[in-house]
Amino acid sequence: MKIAELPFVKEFVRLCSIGDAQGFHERNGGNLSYHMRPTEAKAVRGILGAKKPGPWTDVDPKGDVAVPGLGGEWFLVTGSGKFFRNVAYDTEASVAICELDKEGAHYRVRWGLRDGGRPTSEFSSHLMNLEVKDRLSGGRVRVIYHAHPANLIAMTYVVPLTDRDFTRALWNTMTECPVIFPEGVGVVKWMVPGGREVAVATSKLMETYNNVVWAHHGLFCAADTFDNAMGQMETIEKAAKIVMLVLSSGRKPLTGISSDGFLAIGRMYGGDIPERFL
Ligand code: 2HA
Ligand code: ZN
Repeated sequence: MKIAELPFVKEFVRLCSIGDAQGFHERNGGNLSYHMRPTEAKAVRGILGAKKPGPWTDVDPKGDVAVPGLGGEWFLVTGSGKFFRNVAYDTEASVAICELDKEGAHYRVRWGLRDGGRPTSEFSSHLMNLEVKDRLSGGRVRVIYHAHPANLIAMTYVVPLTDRDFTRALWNTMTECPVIFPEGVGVVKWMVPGGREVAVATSKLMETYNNVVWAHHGLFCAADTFDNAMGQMETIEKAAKIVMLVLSSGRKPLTGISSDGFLAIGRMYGGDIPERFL
C-alpha cells in the first residue's frame, strides 16, 4: 500500500480539496494538521522501511516552542508555501508526515515535501493547539484546520473583538450555531502570524473553545474528525456571511434569538451554554 492511499491521508487530502472549492484558501493561505494515531504511525513506518528520515529541525524557526505532551508523536501537515489546491494533485510534494522528538521541540520529516520545504508556517500554533486538545479530550481531538474565510474576516472589522460579541453575533444568525459550538468562539486580536506569540494566545483560548478567530486573518478549528473540522469552518463562515448580509442591508434587525432561546437550545441538545454569553 502507498502512503497516499492510507485512509487518514485520503481524508486529509479530501478536506484540502473541499476547502479549496469553498474559496477558503487563496494562493498558499491556510493550513491543516492531523495528530496520527499510533496504529497509523506504525503503518507508515512499515511502508517506509529503511528510508532515511530528514534531519532534526526546530519546531519553531526561533527555537522557542516545545510541546512535551506530544513528544514522539507523528503528524500529517500541509507544507509551508504549499497551495491547498495542489494537495490532491501532488500530495507528496504538498504535505509532510513529521515525527517529533521526545521533548517535542524538534521534528523530522519522514515522508512528503518531496521537493523540499518545511511544515506550515503555523506549525507552532497547530502543535500547541493539538497538545491542549489531546490533554483535554483524552486523545479524541486530532485535527486542527486553519483557513481564511472572507465573511468571518470581514466581521472582524465591524464586530468588537471579544469572545462575547463574536459568539453572540454568530449564535444569533442560525439556530444550529449554539448546537454546533455551544462553548462559543474565542477571538485573538491582530498579531503577526507564524510565531510563538500567536500560538500561545490561540492555544490558551483552545482550553475553552474549539474555534478561535484571528482578527483580520481567519479561523482555527479543532475537531475529532476531518468532517467536523470542515463542518465547524463552514458553519462559522456561513453564520458570518449572515451577519455581514444583515449589516449590509442597512436595516436595523427587527428580531433575533433571545438569551432564553440560547438556553433552551442548550437544554434540548445537551450543550452547556456559558452564562457569560447571556
Ligand atoms: O499562508 O495561512 O497563517 C499560510 C497561512 C498563515
Ligand atoms: Zn493564515
